[in-house]
Formats: sequence, C-alpha cells, structure tokens
Amino acid sequence: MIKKEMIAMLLAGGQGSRLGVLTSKVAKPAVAFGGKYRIIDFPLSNCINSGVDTVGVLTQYQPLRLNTHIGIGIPWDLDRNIGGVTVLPPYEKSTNSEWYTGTANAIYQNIDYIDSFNPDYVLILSGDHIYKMDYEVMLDFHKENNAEVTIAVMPVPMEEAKRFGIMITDDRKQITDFEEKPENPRSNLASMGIYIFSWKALKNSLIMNSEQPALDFGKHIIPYCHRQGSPLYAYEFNGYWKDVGTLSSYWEANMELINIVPEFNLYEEYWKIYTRSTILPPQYISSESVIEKSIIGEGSDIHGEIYNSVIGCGVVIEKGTVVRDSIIMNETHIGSGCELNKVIIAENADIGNNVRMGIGDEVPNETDPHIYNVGMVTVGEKSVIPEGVTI
Ligand code: ADQ
Ligand code: ADP
Repeated sequence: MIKKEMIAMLLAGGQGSRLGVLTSKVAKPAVAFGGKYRIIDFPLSNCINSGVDTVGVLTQYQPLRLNTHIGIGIPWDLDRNIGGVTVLPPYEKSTNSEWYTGTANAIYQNIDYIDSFNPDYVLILSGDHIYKMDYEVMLDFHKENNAEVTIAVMPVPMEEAKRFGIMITDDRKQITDFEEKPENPRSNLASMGIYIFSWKALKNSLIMNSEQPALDFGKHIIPYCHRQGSPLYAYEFNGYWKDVGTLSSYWEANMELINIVPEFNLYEEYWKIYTRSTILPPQYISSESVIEKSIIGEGSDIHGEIYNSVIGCGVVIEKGTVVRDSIIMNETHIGSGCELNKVIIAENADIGNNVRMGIGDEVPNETDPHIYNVGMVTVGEKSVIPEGVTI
C-alpha cells in the first residue's frame, strides 16, 4: 500500500476580492509576482525544498491560469508516478455535489484523495503567501510535542492583529486560547494559516463538523480541536512572511524585493523558487533608457525611465515614459510620453501614449474603500487605456 508520511493540501480557491481588478480574471495564487513568478510558486517551491513531494491543490475560483501554470508540476519537480502535484477542483459526487464552501470544507470533500496516501500528517497551506519555510522543521516540532495540531505563528503589529487568527500560548508553546479575527485582540501572536495536523485527528474533526455551513479552519476546526482538548502547539516562525491578500501588502512585498539588501531574497542557492517560464529572448535596454533599483523581466523592451519598480516579462515601455514605484505585469505595452507613479498594471494591458496615472496625492476612495483604500491606481488585465488619459 502507498504510504507518505506527510502530504500537503494547498488552498488556492479563494476569490481574493480585496485585490480588486487584479483578481477579476485570475485566482489570487496565479497573480504575477516579482517580475517572473506567480504567488503559488512560493508554497510549491517550499514543499519540494522541504521534501514534501505530494501536494493537492484545491482550486475553484477562476482556475484556468492556475491550472495552466501548474500543469503536471514539472518546474517544481512534482511530476511523480506516486504523489506529485494534483489539481483538485470541486466535482460532482454521487450523493452530494457542492462547491467548496469554506477552507475546511474543501479538505473534507477530498478525504478520499488524502486517504489514498495513508499519511500520518497533513500540511495545510495557503496559496497566497510569500515566504520560505522548511516544513520539515515544523514537522519535527509537531512530533517532539506530540501535538495533534501545530499552527505556524508570527508576531504582527498590534493594530493589524484583528485581520488574523490570534492565540495565547504558555511557556512550552502550547496554545491555551485561540480566537479567529477578534475585535479586541488579546495578543499579537498571529496564525499564518499554515497548519500541520495529525491526519487521524483532522479527519475526525472534519467528519464531526461536516454539517457546519462554510466549514473553515480558523472559524471552526481550530476552535473545535481546542474545545476537545487536543494538544495544539504554536510553531514560531521568524523569517519573512507576507500574506499578499490586499493591494497594499501585495505592492509592499514587490517593493521589498528591490532593495540592495532585499528583505526577501530570491537569489539564495539553497532555497530556490521555481516557476514555469516561457522561453523568451533577453531583455533589451535602449540607449535612451534609465533604470534604477528595479527588476526587469525577460523579453522586455525598454526605452523609457524606470525607478524603483518591478517589471514583468515581455513588457514594452516606449520612449519618454517615466515609471516610478510601480508594478507592471507580463506582456503589457506602455506607449511613449507616459508618467506612471505607484501604479499596478496587470498582464496584457495596453496603455496609450501620454497617459498619466497615479500623479498627485494619495486620496482614499470614499465610495469603495474596500478596493481603493491605498490610493494607488490599479489597471486590470487586458485593459486598454486610450492615449492622453489622466487617472
Ligand atoms: P484568511 O486570510 O481570511 O485567514 P481564508 O479566506 O480562510 O484566509 O483563505 C485561506 C486560503 O484558502 C487562501 O489561499 C484562499 O485562496 C483559500 N480558500 C479560501 N476559500 C477557499 C475555498 N472555498 N476553497 C479552496 N480554497 C479556499 C486565514 C486563517 C487565519 C490566519 C490567516 C493568515 O483563518 O487564522 O491568521 O489565514 O493569513
Ligand atoms: P479575500 O479575503 O481577499 O476576499 P480570500 O481568498 O481570503 O480573499 O477569499 C475570500 C472569501 O471568499 C473566503 O471567505 C472564501 O470562502 C470565499 N470564496 C472562496 N471561493 C469562492 C468562490 N468561488 N466564490 C465566492 N466566494 C468564494
């Protein structure tokens, strides 16, 4: 019988509505990041670098690009006869058929997939975090403590604590209290949404809670395990980790790549981040261009000035255009004489000549603070911005 000690389940089905137009056509984990990557490359690379060779990816919302990107997992060395990467969309079962109504419901609907590997442990991951983590070290911690649930945790600024699952631990790192997104947090120790469960305990709690609508890890499964008296431990992580679920955190995480000593280093030999890339020619930088403190993707054709920006692959920037503090994703064309300041432009957009965007003070948009709360300009994929427009 097939046996894997630990397999990973990567949740990649959320809508990512807080990323606004960036996720109107693609799932958040498939959004481009750092000039040549997509967000999901980070957890997938962590898996293979940690020796986890069996990964189920739970997809639902706008999965096309994600499916194409993952393929059969070759870039991550996850094309295996036994295990490897498997994309798991919701499917019609004989007795019940439904969408994944919540994170834990998505796992519940794939119990058979997990059981087919007969694992001792299951690692639950999110598809929208930028970080490098050795899950094997976390597993050692889980085993040493005889834990049933281990939650990776990090201190966050107190004012942000209510966006996270928050916990209180004792001096042996056992979790004594857990609250999902509390109004008034009592600590700043945040769940990173990364869990190791002993499979027997997880399976049992999924079955016991299967009737719960929108079954969720943070809202239901973790509190349930806590009430049952399961040993829950907090594994403290102290590297770089960013949940890029909002426009400002997505923008910041990109900008953190371009410092001379980057907060997050993509150049480490021993922890490579793998991605699927198309074969493109080298970038071309013409004599009229100026480039400072930026990442420029392969196949780009640059004739303008670029400062403090992350430019994707196959991007064309024409003469006289000045780009500052911006993220321009793959295959976008920017005409001549434009001025772009703190903008995020998604893939395949076409920006006409003499367009001005993001110039002036940042004003939070009062009509829709949910999306435009940072005042930066975002342009959706395949958008066409006509010549001379000011946004
Ligand atoms: P959230 O960040 O709110 O909280 P959540 O919306 O539960 O995370 O999504 C987690 C992941 O699951 C995302 O990658 C999302 O795309 C995916 N996902 C969401 N719904 C899904 C579905 N129905 N099917 C498949 N995938 C789905 C969680 C925890 C907090 C913790 C933060 C840390 O609940 O306790 O602090 O993560 O970011
Ligand atoms: P955000 O918090 O930015 O909106 P998430 O990825 O965290 O993005 O997902 C938001 C919510 O959308 C989650 O609570 C999730 O359960 C829900 N959700 C997930 N998939 C879908 C879907 N296909 N359609 C609608 N809502 C979904």
